[in-house]
Amino acid sequence: MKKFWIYLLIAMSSAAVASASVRRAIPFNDGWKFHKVTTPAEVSEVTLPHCYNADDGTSADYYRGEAVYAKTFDAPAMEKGDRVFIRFEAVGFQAKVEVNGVELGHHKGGFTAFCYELTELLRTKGNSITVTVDNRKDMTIAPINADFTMFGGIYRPVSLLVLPKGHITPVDYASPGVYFEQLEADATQARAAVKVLVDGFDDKELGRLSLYSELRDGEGTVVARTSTNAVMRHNGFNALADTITVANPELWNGRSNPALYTLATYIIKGEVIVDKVEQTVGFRTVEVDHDKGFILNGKSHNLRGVNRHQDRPGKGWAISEADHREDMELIKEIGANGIRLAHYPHAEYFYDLCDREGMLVWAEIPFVDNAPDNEEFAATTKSQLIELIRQNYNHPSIFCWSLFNELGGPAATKIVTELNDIAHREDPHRYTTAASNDDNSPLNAIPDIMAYNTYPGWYWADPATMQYAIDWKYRPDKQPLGISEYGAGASIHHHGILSEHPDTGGDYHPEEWQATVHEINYREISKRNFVWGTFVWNMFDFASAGRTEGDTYGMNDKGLVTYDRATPKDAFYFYKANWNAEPMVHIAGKRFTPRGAEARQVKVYTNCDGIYLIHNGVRYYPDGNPQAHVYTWDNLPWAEGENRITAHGVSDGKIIYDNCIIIYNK
Ligand code: GCB
Repeated sequence: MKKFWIYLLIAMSSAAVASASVRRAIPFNDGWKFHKVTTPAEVSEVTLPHCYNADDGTSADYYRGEAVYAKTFDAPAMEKGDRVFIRFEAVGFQAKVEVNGVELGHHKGGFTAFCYELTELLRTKGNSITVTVDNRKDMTIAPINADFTMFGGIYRPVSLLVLPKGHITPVDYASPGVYFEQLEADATQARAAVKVLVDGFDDKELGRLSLYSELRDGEGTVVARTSTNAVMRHNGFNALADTITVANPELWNGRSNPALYTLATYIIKGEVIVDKVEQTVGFRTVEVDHDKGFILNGKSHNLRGVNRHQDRPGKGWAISEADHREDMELIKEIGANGIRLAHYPHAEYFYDLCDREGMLVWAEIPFVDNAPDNEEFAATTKSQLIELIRQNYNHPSIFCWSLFNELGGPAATKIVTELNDIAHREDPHRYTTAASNDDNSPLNAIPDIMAYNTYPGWYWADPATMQYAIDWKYRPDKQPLGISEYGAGASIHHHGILSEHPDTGGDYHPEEWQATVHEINYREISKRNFVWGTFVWNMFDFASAGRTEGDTYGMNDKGLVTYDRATPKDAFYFYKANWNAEPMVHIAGKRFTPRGAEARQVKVYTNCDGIYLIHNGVRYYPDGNPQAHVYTWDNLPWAEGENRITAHGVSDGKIIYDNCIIIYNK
């Protein structure tokens, strides 16, 4: 009877639900004063997110040091008994947080959220908060070294959380406090365990608590509801735990149909709702098989992805939601269906976008290159993994947790073994993986599924050697094989036709060679469906302060798109022709003008039919059959000076074309 009453209350009176919900998240981003410790007199007023390497992140001597953020604030409006927490979404790389002169905590790890309670320290007016941030190399924090700039700052948002005395906890490694654990999912039924971690209730109150959970589909229709009084222990907290079942669920099915549900969980004491948390969730199954590759919801699903770093020029890591969306749109434009979020946890907003867009996500911790042998390093690396998993547990897009990237060092085997156990304990339903570049490393045997970073055509051999890399060099006997990185550097200002790769550490990185590497690498990859996933290195150029090569020092230029996201390179269109369904035609090498001598080939990437070129008014059909959507013309009668070229294709009866003018000098 009581159960029925609760159902009725919630189902019938959304107003009652809203007014009873007292949890508040207050943005805490304005009015900070900032200075670097080396220049204490240079205080500026900043709004978070803020990155103190926004302008120097590509210089060899970018600022790696301490900086202080301070602000004064009044206590938020509170009711008697309310409790206040502060949640940072990420600070690069460690942060000491003090309120009214008392240290609240010191967080190590540059990419994950952390949350502290400050109730006891709060005065009604005139509180002070100081956050001392440090992005120096520190032998207790991963990564010790890596091929990217270690940007400093409070570079993701901060909020104050005002919660009632008894609440869903925000301090379980800054997780949402709600775990949605899919137990089964197919077209006829889906079932998930729901665990909601509570805090601040005494034993008597705990006995009067109930959890009401409801699941709404994309239209907002409630498709399942359940309630319970069962209390268990989870992650060291009391948790109300239930199971929710949906008949005929719509499965989250990657790009083609990323169906999502909203899980609303209410903690009810007696007959009053005391706290509520909503999470976006989805049902799907992922299997990765040594021979069959990637299987989503029981069907083979070629996982064709890109890697992404999070930095941008003039912003460093303090990027906006609009920046995230722009990245996602570019990734969608080429038709990729997965993203390796390298080499660290990315913004919560971006994982949400991946859920919504149906991108399959490889999530990883920043355990790169080096595993020093000290206990604190092991402890902080483990906490970075626990944070990654607990904070992102409910995202249907994430299918694996990656433990390391190209790792060595004295303590590597021990830590990776422990990380693998932690990931399985925290989440028995997702695979562990890692990205290795050493086929002889004993670490490779530890994760469930393996992947390799390999650069045939760039750091070694010629591009067709990808075939040997996959079949002979890397393929494990039992574990499934993925390609976590492949690619080549390119500047949009360097052009030329090469028969072998340029000096990769040199100053000349022609765009045409990058395209050739991708064409040939990918041709080999796409013949092998047993490869469970492939990830282009990289979707975007990114800052790597130590690099001196290409036309911009301090950068890694292997992006398919330039650092400012303004210019897609030719290789971008190669993938677009292969992966995306929208009709497109792209003439490669348009920027290769003027050109001369042997640079006589014209190449077109297209997914259309009936391809031909009009060259200076004359029609030419391509030489031979296309390879992986690449058409070529090797014998055009180039005119001295201007050559007008239009490439035509047909799709659904419509003509699609691209054109350019190339200056040719014999
Ligand atoms: C790798 C690393 C990555 C580098 C990349 C490169 O294997 O995992 O962090 O940026 O190679 O471009 O050299």
